[in-house]
Amino acid sequence: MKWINNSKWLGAWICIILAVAGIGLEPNAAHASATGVTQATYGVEALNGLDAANAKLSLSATASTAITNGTDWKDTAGNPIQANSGNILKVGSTYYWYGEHAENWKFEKVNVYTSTDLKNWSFRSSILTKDSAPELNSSKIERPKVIYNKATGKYVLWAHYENGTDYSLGRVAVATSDTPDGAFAYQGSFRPLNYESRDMTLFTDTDGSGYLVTASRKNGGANDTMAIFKLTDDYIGVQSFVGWIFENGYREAPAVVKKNNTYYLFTSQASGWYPNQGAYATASSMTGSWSALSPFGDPAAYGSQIHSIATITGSAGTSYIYMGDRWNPLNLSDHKFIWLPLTLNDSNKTATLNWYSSWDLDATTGNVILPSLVNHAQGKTATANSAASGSPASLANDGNAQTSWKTASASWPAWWQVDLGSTKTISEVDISWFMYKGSEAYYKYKIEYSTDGTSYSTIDRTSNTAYGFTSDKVNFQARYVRINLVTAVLFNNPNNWYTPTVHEVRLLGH
Ligand SMILES: [Ca+2]
Repeated sequence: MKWINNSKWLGAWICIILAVAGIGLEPNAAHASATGVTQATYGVEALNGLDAANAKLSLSATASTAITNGTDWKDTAGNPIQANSGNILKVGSTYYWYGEHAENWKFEKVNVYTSTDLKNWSFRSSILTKDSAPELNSSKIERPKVIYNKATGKYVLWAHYENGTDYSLGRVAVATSDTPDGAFAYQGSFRPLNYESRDMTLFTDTDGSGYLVTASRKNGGANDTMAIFKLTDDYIGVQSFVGWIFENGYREAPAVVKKNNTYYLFTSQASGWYPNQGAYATASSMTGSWSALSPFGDPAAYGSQIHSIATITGSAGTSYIYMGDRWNPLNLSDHKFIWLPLTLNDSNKTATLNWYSSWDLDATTGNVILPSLVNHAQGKTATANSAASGSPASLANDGNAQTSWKTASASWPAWWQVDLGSTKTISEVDISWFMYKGSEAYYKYKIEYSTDGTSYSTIDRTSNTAYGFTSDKVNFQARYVRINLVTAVLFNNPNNWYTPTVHEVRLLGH
């Protein structure tokens, strides 16, 4: 669920009014037809060194050999995966991926898919449906999370519950099952200790304690402050209120992971369906105290909103998968899963999230396998049509998604160029664009490239409608690459008041 609470223009203020009134903005966070798993990018590359017979075998295989972002994921039967905003639970050697499926902005099912390699997912069952209880028949069930209670042997599902028409209830729903893929028995919906609860997650600590972390209301605004609750020993109720966190921060989309003795709590901002800067806090206990928020990823979280972090432990170690939803504000049925390797650094308690269009995780070893691509742009000589004081062209290829180049005035078009020093082969152009929360924009742009700095070829991306982050597959050789910022299109304002600004340009190749 997403809300807008701090915006600049009329459209956003309308949203604020709705939020204050307790009315949901997102007709449905889940209407998505997301899906499955990956094209075999790595397999195709591997073909280069194989003989014809092996190549034929590889080409005929449908199994996924990588996690590929930005594509429609399908299950092993070829159907779109319908599992938004859920989580992954390991039972024995099998991973269970839970998530929700809505139609026409209303709850249909919570589905579960299974896999042993985290790349090829088989549909297993619908563990909760709109027929599981009368109050589910016309409802919203969002951000379902399933955890296992060792004491009772039960699998326990919690989710955000609303009626079918608005977001006024602010409840959680609970259901239980003896098996991870059985029909879960609905236990009802309620406000935890009478506090409002919307975007939520569950966390089970290593000592067996269970926690609910949820966007709640402390000072009068819906979702103004997050709350942490301790669950009862059987995980089907709330035992106690632990505390408030991020007071008046309007954070949503919580996700918790623990590494060694550090707890990391990830959240997004609230900005409707639009992507925004994710941030995290750390603590040495779920009861706090929590650190200040630090940003992760780029200012659009690479065009995603977090919903869970999967902990994958293999023979060689443990890795973490950032699980995000990519909503399309212009077409809510267009949803993508975004899974990225998340690095947690124990020594300084930091989290790092980088973009990979395609990567792999060996479920046997637990090792992350990254593509052998180089960012040829980073640190190279950059120029631009102009630059504001303190925002030179070099800040768009300094490897830091938080810093940015900005032109000296708000005139369009504008351009930024990098000299790679010598001719390189470029296969992917990733750009982190400036956005203003509440007046987000997508950019119409062109990628222009040249070997001699005189004669340029053009890739026209003026049809782009992706907010915040773009990733273009390309195939060209160039020494000079220029990004032509044609214009920015603001979602709630017919005028483009932006000053041309780019956080980071990455030019990937071998
Ligand atoms: Ca930068």
